[in-house]
Amino acid sequence: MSYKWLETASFTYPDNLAVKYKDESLTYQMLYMHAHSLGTHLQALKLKRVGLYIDNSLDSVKLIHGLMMLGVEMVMLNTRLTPGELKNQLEDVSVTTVIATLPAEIPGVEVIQYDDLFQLETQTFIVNNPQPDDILSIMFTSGTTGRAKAVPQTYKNHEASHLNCRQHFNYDSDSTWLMVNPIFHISGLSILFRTVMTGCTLIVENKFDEARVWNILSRDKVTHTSMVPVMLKRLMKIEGTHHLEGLLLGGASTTPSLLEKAMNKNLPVYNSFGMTETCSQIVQISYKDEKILSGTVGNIQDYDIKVDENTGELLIKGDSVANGYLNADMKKEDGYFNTGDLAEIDSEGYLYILDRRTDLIISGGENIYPKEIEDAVYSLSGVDRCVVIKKDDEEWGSVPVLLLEEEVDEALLLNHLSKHLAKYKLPKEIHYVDKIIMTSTGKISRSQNQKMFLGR
Ligand code: S0N
Ligand code: MG
Ligand code: MG
Ligand code: MG
Repeated sequence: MSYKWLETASFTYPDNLAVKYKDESLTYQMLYMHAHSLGTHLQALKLKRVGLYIDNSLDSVKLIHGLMMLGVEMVMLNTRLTPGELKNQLEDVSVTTVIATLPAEIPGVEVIQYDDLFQLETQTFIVNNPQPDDILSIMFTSGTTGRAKAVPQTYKNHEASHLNCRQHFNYDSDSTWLMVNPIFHISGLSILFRTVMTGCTLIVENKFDEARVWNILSRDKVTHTSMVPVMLKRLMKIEGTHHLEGLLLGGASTTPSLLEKAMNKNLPVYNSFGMTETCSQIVQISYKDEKILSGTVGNIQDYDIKVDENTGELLIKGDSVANGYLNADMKKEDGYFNTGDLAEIDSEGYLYILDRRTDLIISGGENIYPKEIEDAVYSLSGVDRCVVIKKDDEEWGSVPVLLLEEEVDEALLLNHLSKHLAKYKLPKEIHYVDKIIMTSTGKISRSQNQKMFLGR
């Protein structure tokens, strides 16, 4: 089995539409030629691993394929992060070169704009023949320590993820996937790989605008797409027609009422559970399954999943699970990845996620660790004690709320935080409490403060 997916697709389905972005589109044969020609320039950079600061665009798709032809590992950067956050991530994986399709300035890093690649001298090269355990992409997932953990995703991981996904979503060479989730998240990037491994069409869209998305779904006869709940919620606000066979919902917990609303509009929704560490969804539940409104994220039948009897934590094993973090230890039990999430499996094998880790806030599909915010607050002099808690939010699912004991100049604080933290991580509310609760060992307890402040 070859991992030269684009080469295989360009031989097997040369005239199939490979990718479409705005008014531009390429067949598999053309995409291969573009990626190869880009490779002749990229070769000059002699890269082993590179950072990508890219948007959902045709250039980004060509770039990823060009880099795969050279066997370069790609570090996918979240373009919402601040220069300082990006610098830390790149340092952690020893990357000093970034290729960008967007304007970018990252301290201590050479940023090369995509359009400038074509000025590099060309050299011929032999297309790389990837091995299963070669790293294809590296993504960061926020860590409990405040520093993000680097997840290496191999060719085998991506292939296994696709094979599992296809079994449930039945896409084939005449299917059309829409990628509107960011390409730097596995929710987005996995779609690029699913389509090239299938020889079907990838539609790329850069911004979630519900009217535009409805228009694309209808005009391009999209059969499959992925969304986080906040996107689906926005989509539900207006009417539209579609040809969808599967809409994969993931990245955050969703409500039965949103699923019901979508089903009432004849949207074939699948709720799911997956992580960056598992290279996208591992279980899913179909709109056709009568249990879909019960809160389950799917049946574990096809996957090696269990719950630790003592801790209640979700354990996962399988070919799509990353071997370990690049810059941190991955908690494993008998070869199972310990997700840290509390879960339950019922007698019929349906999985329920009870609570994501207490220290994880998922806002609109973006992960936020309270500690990152607290650290940034403490870096402003004059704050001795603070705690960040998780509050349910109608729009974003959950949001961070900052509790302080002493009055601060809020404008100054927010201005300070915005220099250190991506916008989506900024506390949505700031409140003053008489006393921040400490444990008997003198630590600040997030869960106790949350319970005290929010009553849950
Ligand atoms: C929802 C999105 C598109 C919102 O972004 P957008 O449109 O830029 O926001 P605006 O409405 O224009 O801005 C409003 C203000 O809100 C701020 N903001 C933006 N995003 C957030 C956020 N997430 N939380 C809080 N605030 C946010 C803006 O800065 C703006 O501020 P002001 O007004 O002050 O300027 C965007 O958030 C988005 O793209 N979210 C999705 C990200 C995602 O895909 N996450 C999934 C990550 N997880 C995984 O990949 C693992 C699971 C998985 O694989 C999966 C997940 C989903 C679906 C499928 C799968 C799969 O298994 O394949
Ligand atoms: Mg251009
Ligand atoms: Mg078909
Ligand atoms: Mg918007």
